[in-house]
Amino acid sequence: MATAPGITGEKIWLDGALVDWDDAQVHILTHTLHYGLGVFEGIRCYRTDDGRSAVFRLAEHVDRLYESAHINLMEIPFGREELTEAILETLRANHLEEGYIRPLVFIGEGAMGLNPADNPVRVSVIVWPWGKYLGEEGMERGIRAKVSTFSRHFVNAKMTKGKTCGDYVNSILAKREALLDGYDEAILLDTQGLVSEASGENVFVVRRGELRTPPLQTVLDGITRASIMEIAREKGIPVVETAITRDELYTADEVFLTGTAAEVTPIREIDHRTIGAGRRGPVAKTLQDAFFDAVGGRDPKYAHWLTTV
Ligand code: PPE
Repeated sequence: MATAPGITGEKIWLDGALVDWDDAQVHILTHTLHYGLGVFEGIRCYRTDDGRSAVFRLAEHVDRLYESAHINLMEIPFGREELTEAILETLRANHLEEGYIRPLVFIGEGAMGLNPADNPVRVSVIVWPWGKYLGEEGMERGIRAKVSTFSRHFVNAKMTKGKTCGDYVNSILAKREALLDGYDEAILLDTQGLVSEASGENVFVVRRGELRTPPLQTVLDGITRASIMEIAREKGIPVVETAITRDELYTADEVFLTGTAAEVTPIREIDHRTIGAGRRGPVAKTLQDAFFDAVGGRDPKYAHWLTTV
């Protein structure tokens, strides 16, 4: 069967071995396909200045994958070291120097219905080239965002510390609404009306030189978020985790998003309000540059974040 147009590559790691890209197929009874219970990660690898290639914060991403599985009562039938090696092996098999890595843990066929306890837990690792998630231009000029009409799930409905497949229906609804309405990205409020996160990114606000981001309650514990907070503190920029309201976005000096796919993407406009000077602000620029130095192996302070492929 031919692969759909879009991403393609040579090999996919599936349940313990590399298989040809087009052979990585699943049965229609695959449980995750019906009910959305699966977990995944998004990881990037970058070409580094020494001509090699390195994965950014691989151990943290692998740990979060196991935590997501644990939250969802799924037991991954491979050890962390084995899966880490599988990721590196898949990168090498696809000769991918720079790109995106998608480990996916899903429930295979067996019983239908809401008790998949005896169904097999299956694991796959897919890699592909992925450029700037919100556009090359957006990285420099900033993007336009909309506060979504969809709320982020209540925290006792969406387990926010897990990257669970089905939870992304909420993100897709928000993202598509934003795009159809002519924006680039959606920012979701939680059920109390406080800023939570974007469809696939954490949100940061700069106000009078201070960097602010919502606390972890209603958001994913983003690995880029943690990295940016660490880089900012190291640069002497004060960082606080605090509740942020919608109008605080409008009056911020700067707003930007962080995520593995989105990296550090500035926002120039939200709901037709210009943010700050209406372009990438100085703090976003500083942090973006520092982030790309770290992932590209140009800052020895963060060399421990890189795993050479
Ligand atoms: N919040 C959400 C809801 C989210 O999905 C992501 C990552 C983040 C925050 C940032 O987390 P981190 O990547 O650890 O900094 N979103 C992933 C999925 C993107 C996609 O389109 O698929 C990602 O960036 O890989």
